[in-house]
Amino acid sequence: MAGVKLHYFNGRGKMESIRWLLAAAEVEFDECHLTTRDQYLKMVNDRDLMFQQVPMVEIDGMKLVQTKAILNYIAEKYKLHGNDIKERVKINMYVEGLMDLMEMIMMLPFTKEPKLDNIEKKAKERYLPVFEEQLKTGVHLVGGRMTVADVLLLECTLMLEELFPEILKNFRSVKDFQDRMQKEPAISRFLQPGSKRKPRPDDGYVKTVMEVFDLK
Ligand code: GSN
Repeated sequence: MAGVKLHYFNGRGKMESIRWLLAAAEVEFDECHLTTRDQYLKMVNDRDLMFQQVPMVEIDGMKLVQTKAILNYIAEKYKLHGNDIKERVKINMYVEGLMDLMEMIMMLPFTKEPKLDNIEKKAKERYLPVFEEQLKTGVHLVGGRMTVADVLLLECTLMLEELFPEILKNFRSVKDFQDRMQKEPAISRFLQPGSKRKPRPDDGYVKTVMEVFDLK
């Protein structure tokens, strides 16, 4: 049995970037899927969730919460972070930007009037140009080797293409980066059917989240 255990819904949400990073680091993990409110309340009562929120990851004898803290821990432990504080702050800036964009996509199934145009415009005008510029001169975003920023950029571009298949047409360097990253053995395995990568959210996923958190 793997030593790492993820506690979350059987869906992407905030846990998916953590799954991506563990897969890139070639770390095996188990998952405990949250399906009922009772299960969630038990975790709260047992004080397993510091702020009564998931994602929660059991690793190295700790119960970690807060997605960014978890990503940072995994990135540092498995050498997917920067070599010095200047590299690390740059990686953190990329990661924060990517998470802002992915959060907008993540919220779509829970939004009554989704503003897809706004997401596409922001992706094309605010986010993708930054990565295109950087990748014109390098194989990776920071430090000449794969980091958490690269992993999340790949995750994010694949999410964007699910919604806007042509979105990378004018971002050639990002597209080339995406192709290269998908050929990395660990990532290629994660992209195969049957891996722990989750599909796009469906009505069942939304219903479970609403029930577990008692949302109307
Ligand atoms: O990034 C983080 O992990 C935290 N800053 C937020 C975590 C969070 O919002 N978790 C949600 C479920 S995942 N979806 O958005 C959660 O546990 N909500 C329950 C609640 O009562 O806040």
